[in-house]
Amino acid sequence: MQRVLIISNRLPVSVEKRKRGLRFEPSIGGLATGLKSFYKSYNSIWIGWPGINLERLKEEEQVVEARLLSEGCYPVFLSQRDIEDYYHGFCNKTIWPLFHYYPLYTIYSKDLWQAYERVNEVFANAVAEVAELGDIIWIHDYHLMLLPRLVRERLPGATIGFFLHIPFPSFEIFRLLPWRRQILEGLLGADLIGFHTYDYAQHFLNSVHRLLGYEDTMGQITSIDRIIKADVFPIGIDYEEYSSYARDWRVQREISKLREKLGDCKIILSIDRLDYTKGIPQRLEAFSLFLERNPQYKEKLILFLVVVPSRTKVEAYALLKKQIDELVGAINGKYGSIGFTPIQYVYRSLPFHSLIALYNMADIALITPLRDGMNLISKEYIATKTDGKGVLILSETAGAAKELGEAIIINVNNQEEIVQALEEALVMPEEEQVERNRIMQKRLQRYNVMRWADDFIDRLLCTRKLQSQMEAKSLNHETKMKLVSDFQESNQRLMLLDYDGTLVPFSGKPERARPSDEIIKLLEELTKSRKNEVVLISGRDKGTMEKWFGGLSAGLVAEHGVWTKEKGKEWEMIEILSNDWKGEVRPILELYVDRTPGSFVEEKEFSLAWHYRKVGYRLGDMRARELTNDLLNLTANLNLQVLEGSKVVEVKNAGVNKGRAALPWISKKTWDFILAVGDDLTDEDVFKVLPATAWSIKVRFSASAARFNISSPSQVRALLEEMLGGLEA
Ligand code: GDG
Repeated sequence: MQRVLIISNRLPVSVEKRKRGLRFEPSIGGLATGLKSFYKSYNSIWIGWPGINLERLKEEEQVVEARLLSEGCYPVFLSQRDIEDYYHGFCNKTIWPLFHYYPLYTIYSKDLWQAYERVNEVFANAVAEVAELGDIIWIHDYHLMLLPRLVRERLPGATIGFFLHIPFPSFEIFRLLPWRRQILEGLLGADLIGFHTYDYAQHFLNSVHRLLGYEDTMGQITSIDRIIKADVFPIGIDYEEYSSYARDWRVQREISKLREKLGDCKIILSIDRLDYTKGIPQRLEAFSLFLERNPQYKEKLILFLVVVPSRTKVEAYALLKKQIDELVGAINGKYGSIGFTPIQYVYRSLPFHSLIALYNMADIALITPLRDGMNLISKEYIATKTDGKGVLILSETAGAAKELGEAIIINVNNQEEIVQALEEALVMPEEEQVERNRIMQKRLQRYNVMRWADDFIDRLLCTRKLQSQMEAKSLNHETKMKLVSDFQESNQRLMLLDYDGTLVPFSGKPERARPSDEIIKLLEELTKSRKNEVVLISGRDKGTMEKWFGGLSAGLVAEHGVWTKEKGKEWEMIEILSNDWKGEVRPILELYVDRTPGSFVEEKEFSLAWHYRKVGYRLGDMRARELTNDLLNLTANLNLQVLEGSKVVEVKNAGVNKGRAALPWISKKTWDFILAVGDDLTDEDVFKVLPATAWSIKVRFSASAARFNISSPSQVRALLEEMLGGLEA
């Protein structure tokens, strides 16, 4: 079995120093709880911080290390300053608030950012020390978003997965971060990046496109030289553990004790870590309004409020604590009486059996985060309902709401809705409760935390497989050498080269991609030898082709094969074509220009093209699809062809394509070397008509009829230069 290295900020074990010595306690929080069972069943090592600063440990560092190592944990020790600036700082004052849509709480400080960079480096060194060939490296959460890239730099061939446990915000929020590019580049060091929900994954892909320019196809991103996948894996819980533990005698004893204390009141349960994202004050206010509206529940209903201390060093958390204390005091003052307190408030972490007892006995779980990546409490509550009774009220902004649709789903900012949800829950017939919960239970039982982890690892390995298939097609050093020597040893050479996206990268406006002196010089060099026949095959109009390349001793093809020109001869049309259709098609394209800011129509002699390179990400693709559909309907009887190129939809006469234009050159002589290079769908027609022995290269990594892939236009130019260099040698 492959070894899995789990890397997260915190280890599942926290070390504390007490008067009587060191204490090793399980860490609290969603990530630690979620991964614990997975970690035990795989052959894993967990790398992370044990929750204590280096200065406090002093000479005990080695004792702690030995104990943790014996439990499969490899500690990363951090200094007090790093904990302040990285953990309490950049992680919890910058990323956490921003990613949970609290830009006003977000602090942008260069010092904190540098600490984040520094600690991610420390983690990277730890990973490099522990990792062995063949390990699966699985990095977790927002504390370590630079780590995938840092590990990739140290271990280029490693299998690296990353999972984000919190939301990935929409681009409009993410773009506020001064270090947004570094964060994305850091994440793209991974092979697979996982999110809880489809929305988070889409937000991430959108940011990658807008900030780094990489597009995706069904979550698959092609960066400069690799394929990276972003996908959705909603984290589950250890369902069996929660549901079976609910029957344990310790839990049953706790339930009896609590029942005795609380009488036969109905119980609403609220449990969260202390965090402003969890919506605790909003919940309390809604509860207060409920009591005001429903006096019949006086002394018959208790809100059991558990707040687990966390991040109290961050000012926003201390303020929140104060606000909760005051609200609880006010509500208890207003609706309580001697011997009855409507809110039972516990500000501490509960032992596991008390937690399960509360889940099990609560009539209602009121879980109303303002934002939550997933929210495991809601899932755990459902799992412990062995008799199926109980009502979950859950806010729509928790990732869990996507899976727990049978709960009462509310908008946390709509107090009325929460009050109504409580009213509905309190009178919901038991059969309905059972019916709803059984559906959710089945789902949670199926997609439990083990399935989640297995699924992630499985997808990670699939992505690696896909990468190696792509790599097999990538023009590596050896193949390149073979190509250069084939070229050198041949006497009749044909080179069919596309221009945009192949020799030069795309620019926003087509006329801006004019060839530089360097490119012209390169093409001159290529065309100098009598052994070489160079043909530039482009979709551009013939005027531009003539203006830019007319001076070269090269063949030219314009408008995807409508016009061809042999070197030293005149332009010729491939067949007599008509233009009559333009009057019908132009208004449709113009309508799309009006509806799609940033797009424009280019008119060529025998074709019309709608360009959308500058249009917003999804909008452009969506409109292109709509337009293609409209055009396909219209052109069905017109002997026209609709072509989808790179960010362009083009209409032209049917039967004309680059492949057809290339054929006369291919059959002109018995070539002993043929090379074709292109980057988009229109170049596929050329690849398809080549003899099997020809060298065909597709720029960028995606499916193609070409035999090889190369990553970018600059790589194409380097290859051509190498071929020329080889000639001189
Ligand atoms: C992050 C994301 C995402 C809570 N109180 C006690 C206690 N807990 C345990 C619960 C649960 C965990 O802590 C809390 O998990 P959540 O998911 O609700 O929240 P976060 O800690 O914010 O976790 C979150 C999660 O990562 C996983 O991806 O769902 O959205 O923010 O397991 O049982 N455990 C004990 N006593 C307590 O008082 N023993």
